[in-house]
Formats: sequence, C-alpha cells, structure tokens
Amino acid sequence: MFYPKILTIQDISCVGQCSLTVALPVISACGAETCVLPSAVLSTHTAGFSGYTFRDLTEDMPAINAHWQKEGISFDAVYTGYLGSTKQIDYVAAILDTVKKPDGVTVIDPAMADNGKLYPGFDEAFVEAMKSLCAKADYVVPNLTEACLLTGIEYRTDYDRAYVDSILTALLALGAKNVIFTGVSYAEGKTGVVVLENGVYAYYEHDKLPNSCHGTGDIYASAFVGALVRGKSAYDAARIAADYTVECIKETAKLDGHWYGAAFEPVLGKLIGMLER
Ligand code: PXL
Repeated sequence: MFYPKILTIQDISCVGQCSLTVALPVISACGAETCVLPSAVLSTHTAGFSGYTFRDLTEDMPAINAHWQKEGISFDAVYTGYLGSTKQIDYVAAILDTVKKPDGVTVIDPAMADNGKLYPGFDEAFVEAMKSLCAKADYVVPNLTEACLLTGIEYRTDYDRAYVDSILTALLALGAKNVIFTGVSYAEGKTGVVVLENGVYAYYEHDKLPNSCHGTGDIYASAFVGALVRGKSAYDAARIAADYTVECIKETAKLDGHWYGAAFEPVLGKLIGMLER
C-alpha cells in the first residue's frame, strides 16, 4: 500500500498560513504520513506583521535526532523550508544523514527571500549555510530571489532563457541534483515553473493572476512534495503544485482583506482530485 512517511522541517507561524500550518495539511491530504520538526515557533510570520515572537528551536534538534535514531525511526522523504538559524542548518544536514532512508528523497526549499530581498533576520552567513544544504538536495525549490542569492547572480525582473539557464547551471554547480525553479515568467501575464531533471529542461507555463498572496511558496513546495511521494513524475508534481497554487490564489481573491496568507484549505479537494487523474 502507498503510505510513505515524510518529515518536514520548518517553522510554526501560529498565525499566517505558511510553513508547517500549510505543509502538514497539504502533504497529509496527498495521503502521506507527515511528521514535523519545528525549526522555530513564531506568533505570526514575519512578512507584514510587526512585533512577532520568535522561539528558536535549534538546540532541541540534536536530542530529537538522537531519540529518533534510538527508536529506529526513518523517513522516505525529508522536506525542509524556513529554518530558524544558521547553526540549525548543520543539525538539519545531520538529520538528513541519519534518519532519511538511504533511498529517501530530499527536497530543499531555501525559504529565505522573495521580491529581491532576504526575509527579516537572515544574513549572508545564513545564505552561505543554505548553499551547503542545497548541495544535499535531490530537488531544490527556489524562487528567483533565492536562486540569485544562492548563485551570486544578479537579481533581475526582466530576463530571458539564457539568464534562467545560467542560474540553473549555477544551482547544479552547488551540488543540487534537480531544480524546480518557481515563478519564472517569460511573457506578460504568464508565469510558470522550470523543471530541470537529470539535466533536461522543461517548463510549465500558466496565467499570472493579478493578486499575489503570502505563503504561496510553501503551498507550492508542499504540494510538489505530496505529489512526488505519491508517485508522480517531477514534471507532473510541479504542474499539479502550480495548478493547485493558482486555485489557492483564486480562492483568496474572493475574500476581502485576507492579506497575510492564501486560502488553501477550501481547495484541498481539488488537489486530491488532481492527484487522482
Ligand atoms: O512563507 C515563508 C515564510 C515562512 N515562515 C516565516 C516567514 C516566511 C516568509 O516571510 O516569515 C516565519
């Protein structure tokens, strides 16, 4: 029976519809057992709220890992998102080395930046450490800002295929095996995702909606992981995740003043339907 056990490592933003409050329901809806390791607990996410609390859970990680090893717990896939500190990245790397099954899949979303800027609290040292984590990825899932920070390539909003190719080449040079590059737009009113698997380039394009929502990167990566472990090819998982994210953005547009996240819950049924096709 299909029933993989996934570990996802990212923060709990108590309010904000991102990170674990997205990954847990989305991957569960895909039918996989979803285990969590919170990287930090925040009262809200950091994009648009002020005065949020931040409890860094870095120092809990070695003991949690040791306990899992003692219990013989292992995972078919490990998916990391927003991490709490630079030091934590070493602990996360150790978790990949110890409790991921030898044939398990590693998905790294270097969730640290958007719209040309690092999120509050992250610095160059964090970016450097994230590069080393991406070296362990079977799939790295950056947006354009993250890809530029990881590769040292200048962030541009106007670009062509040659620019995208140069970023892809540099991401592979970091050591990542495959790249799921989100938010790549070659035409007005359109956006899409580049799937570079085994060195082969593919692109799934869809309409760019007029509204954008916070947290869609987490929705995207979670749906990608869920579809991938469900046995979809990387391209199909990337396409399904894109279609689901578009549904979430459309659903959010129906709401008045819902600024801090995307209404992903009402359309979970659509995601399940997409997986069954
Ligand atoms: O969605 C990415 C994310 C996750 N977690 C926290 C964030 C953000 C983006 O701002 O602040 C705490």
